[in-house]
Amino acid sequence: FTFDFPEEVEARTRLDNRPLTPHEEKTNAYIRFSQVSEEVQQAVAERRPVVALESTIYTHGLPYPDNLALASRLESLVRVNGGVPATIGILEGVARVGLGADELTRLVSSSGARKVSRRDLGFACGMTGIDGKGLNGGTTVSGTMILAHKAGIRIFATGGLGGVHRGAEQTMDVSADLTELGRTPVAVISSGCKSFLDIPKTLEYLETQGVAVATFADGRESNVDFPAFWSRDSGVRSPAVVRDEAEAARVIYAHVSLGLQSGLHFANPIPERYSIPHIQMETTIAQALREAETAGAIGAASTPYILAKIKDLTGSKSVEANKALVEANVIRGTKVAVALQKLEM
Ligand code: PSU
Ligand code: MN
Repeated sequence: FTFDFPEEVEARTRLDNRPLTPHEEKTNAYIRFSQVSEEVQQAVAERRPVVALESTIYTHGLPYPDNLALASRLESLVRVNGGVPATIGILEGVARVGLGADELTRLVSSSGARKVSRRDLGFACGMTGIDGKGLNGGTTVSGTMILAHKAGIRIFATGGLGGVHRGAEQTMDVSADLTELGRTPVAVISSGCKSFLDIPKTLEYLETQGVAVATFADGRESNVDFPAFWSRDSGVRSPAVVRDEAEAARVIYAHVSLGLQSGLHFANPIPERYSIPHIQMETTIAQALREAETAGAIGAASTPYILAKIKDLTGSKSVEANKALVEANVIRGTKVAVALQKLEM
C-alpha cells in the first residue's frame, strides 16, 4: 500500500530518513528530529569520501571563538585532502549532520549546550528550553557515531576517545563511546585515550565489545604502544598495528564486507614534536584527578572537569598539542576515507 502525503511532508521525510509515526500520519504534522545537509546527502549518495566531526570538543572543550576557529580549520583540512566534512551536533532540537557555517557559529557560541551521548539524544531533540526553543548540544563520540551511521558515513575523526575510568571497579564509569563502538559500524580515528583513564581496562573492554583496534605504525616494526593522547607512549602495547591509511581502509572494507556490526578504532599517535612523555603527564593527571574528586565531578561531568583541570595545570602547551593532534587525525581520517572510496570503485 502507499501513503498519501502532501509533497512537502514527503520531501522532509526523505531528508529525515525515518518513517512517520502513526500520530504524524494521522495529523500530517511532521516533527523533524534529524536533518542531513544537502551536500552530505549528495556526497554519501555518490560514495564520495565523507568525514564526520564531533562537536563536544567545541561545546565542552574550547571557549568561543577558539572553538569556531578550530571547527572551520578542521573542515577545511578535510576539503583540501579531498573529502567532504560533516560536522555533527544538535541545533535547536534537531540532530544535524553537516552543519553550515552560520549554524556551526550558533551552536559553538551558545551557552548551556548539553553534552550528548546515546542516552541524551532523545532528551536533546524532544525537550524544549525555558525560552520555548529546542535545545543545543555537542555530540560526543557515541552521539556522533550514531548520527553519522544513520546518514551513511563510515569515517569519523576526532581528538580522543572516552574510556574506562580509573577506579571503574567501584564507580562503573565506562564511557558510552566504548559500547557504541561495539554496536555501530563506524571507524573512529583519534589519538587513543587520555591516560587519566585506565588504558589496559579500556582495551580489554573494547575487545569484549568486538571493536577492531589498531595503531598507525609510522614506520615502527614492533613494540608499538597504544597512544595516550598527548603521549605517543602509554606503556601498553597496541593490540594491532596498520602500516598506513591504505591498510586501514582495507581493514574497514573487510570488516564491513563480513557484515560485522561493530565499529573500529584507528589510533593515530600525536605528532612527535608535540608529544609529552607519559611519565611527565602522570603528576599533572594525579593532581587533576584529586581535584575532580574534591569537587565531586562524577558521571558525565567527570571528563570535561578533568580535561579543564589539566588545561589549567599545563597551560598553552597541552592546548597546542591538542589542536595539533586533532588536525593530524582529521588529515589521516580523510586519507583513510579516500583510500576506502578507491577500494569500492
Ligand atoms: N576525550 C578527549 N577529549 C574530548 C572527549 C574525550 O580527550 O573532548 C569528549 C569526547 O566527546 C568523548 C567524551 O566522546 O568526551 C567522552 O565523555 P565520557 O567520558 O563522559 O563518556
Ligand atoms: Mn562516564
